[in-house]
Amino acid sequence: MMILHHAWQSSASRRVRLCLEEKGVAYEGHVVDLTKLEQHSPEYLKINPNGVIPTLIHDGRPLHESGTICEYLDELIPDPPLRPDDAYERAKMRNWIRHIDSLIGNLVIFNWRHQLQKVAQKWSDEELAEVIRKIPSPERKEAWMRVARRPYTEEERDEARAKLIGLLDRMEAAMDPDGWLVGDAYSIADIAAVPFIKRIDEEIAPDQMTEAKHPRVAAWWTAIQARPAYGRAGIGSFIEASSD
Ligand SMILES: N[C@@H](CCC(=O)N[C@@H](CS)C(=O)NCC(=O)O)C(=O)O
Repeated sequence: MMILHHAWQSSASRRVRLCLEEKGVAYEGHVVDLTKLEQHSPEYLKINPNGVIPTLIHDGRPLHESGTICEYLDELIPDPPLRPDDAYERAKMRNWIRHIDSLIGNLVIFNWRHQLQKVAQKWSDEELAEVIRKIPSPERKEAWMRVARRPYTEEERDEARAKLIGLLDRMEAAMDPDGWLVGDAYSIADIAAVPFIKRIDEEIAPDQMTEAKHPRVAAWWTAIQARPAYGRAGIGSFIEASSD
């Protein structure tokens, strides 16, 4: 029995849903409402000490970190494979996941403007202090503090956008035409990139997702969106879903 604690708009949750759909695994979804800070509740922290989503519960045992969860699912359900056979290629896959994970702060700058900032700006100083007290990581304390009181500036968004375009450049350089990030098959490295590319294409830098600027990434993105598992994973518009 698989239970996924997730949110439809969460990038890390989207990775795990993509993986589950590729594997054709049935799971029970529990939506965690980030605007209500359910991710920082004492009950949730018992299953995910980082106070973030997603968390997968398999036969009663919780697992956090989307990249780790995807690898776990691939070990558990080998067909269809989502990791290369070759150890070197698998190591490269992990480095992609690690690199993309390191860029999450840049995505937060864009994503949190939509729903979370609107909620956070309404908190009193006392409410904000209470929220911050419950957050386990210093980085996320800072992120919540920022959206509540010192929203990210245009300059910071430009810097974040440039770093995310850097991801497109790196992907473009790594891929063969009509290829995948690692080896010759779709893998968890590609899955790790999907939620980032979705947001880049939708809002952050759509002009970069063209045949002229990043032809291999553009073809890769078309191929990914045509996958039946992508259609089933609920990777909808971030902006439309927000209560802007
Ligand atoms: N490295 C983690 C990142 C998880 C993460 O940042 N989750 C976000 C949603 S995409 C979250 O729960 N944010 C709420 C918060 O920080 O309070 C993973 O890949 O699972």
